[in-house]
Amino acid sequence: MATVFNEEESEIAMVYENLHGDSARSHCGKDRKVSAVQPGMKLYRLVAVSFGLLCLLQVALNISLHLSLYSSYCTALEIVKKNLSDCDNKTLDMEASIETLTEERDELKKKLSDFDYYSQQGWVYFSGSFYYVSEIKKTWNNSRYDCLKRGADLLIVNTKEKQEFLHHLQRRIWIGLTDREIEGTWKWVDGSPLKTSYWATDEPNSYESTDEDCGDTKFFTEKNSWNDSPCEYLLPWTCEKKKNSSSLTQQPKAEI
Ligand code: MAN
Ligand code: CA
Repeated sequence: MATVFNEEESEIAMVYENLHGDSARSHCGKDRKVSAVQPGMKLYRLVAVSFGLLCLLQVALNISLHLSLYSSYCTALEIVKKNLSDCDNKTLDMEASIETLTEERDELKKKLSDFDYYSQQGWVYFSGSFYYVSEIKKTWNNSRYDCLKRGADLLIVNTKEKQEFLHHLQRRIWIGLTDREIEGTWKWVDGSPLKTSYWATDEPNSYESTDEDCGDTKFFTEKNSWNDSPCEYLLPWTCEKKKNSSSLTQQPKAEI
């Protein structure tokens, strides 16, 4: 029975071979070849494609990184530029401040030097001006001449403060007031007219018709202390060196 069955199977196989012949073999041979190569190719392609994608990703990352770095660089550059510009402005401001401070320092140095000089010469500083009170007596003309030699002039009492200063001296002295040019028209030594005055009671009087053309402080104990006296009297005097007056050795005028 088994033998019969094997024989039948062999026959069927032979029939099949006869029917399909070489083509069947050939077809079967091709299938075998394809099934052996295809998995490698697929892997190769997969690797190649992946590599390509990785390269593209790398390029994209590089570009993105460069763009980001460039943007940061530009921002940093702008900040540096702005800081430099601010720095330039501050430098200019500081240079201007240094110039102003240098001028102020020089001015103060000059004032200090003047202060030293005048203090050593016996001058007194009061409210921006220097004053010299003589120890000796001279005529009004010679008193003024002495002041001019010192780069100053006889005291002009044109403020309440100066009159108070004069009052504090508590001395009879010549002041820079005269009516020698026109009797009764009092003028200060700088040519300015007398406005606010501090004449004592009944002064000026050209006492008993004497020629009293020069001002002094005969009534120095009073707030209103001025008197007119003959210019040839011998009295102490006060010189005033005004602030902003640059000459320390101003020459006297020809006519006094
Ligand atoms: C003296 C002089 C005058 C002054 C009178 C005041 O005679 O000093 O100038 O006016 O005294 O009494
Ligand atoms: Ca008088």
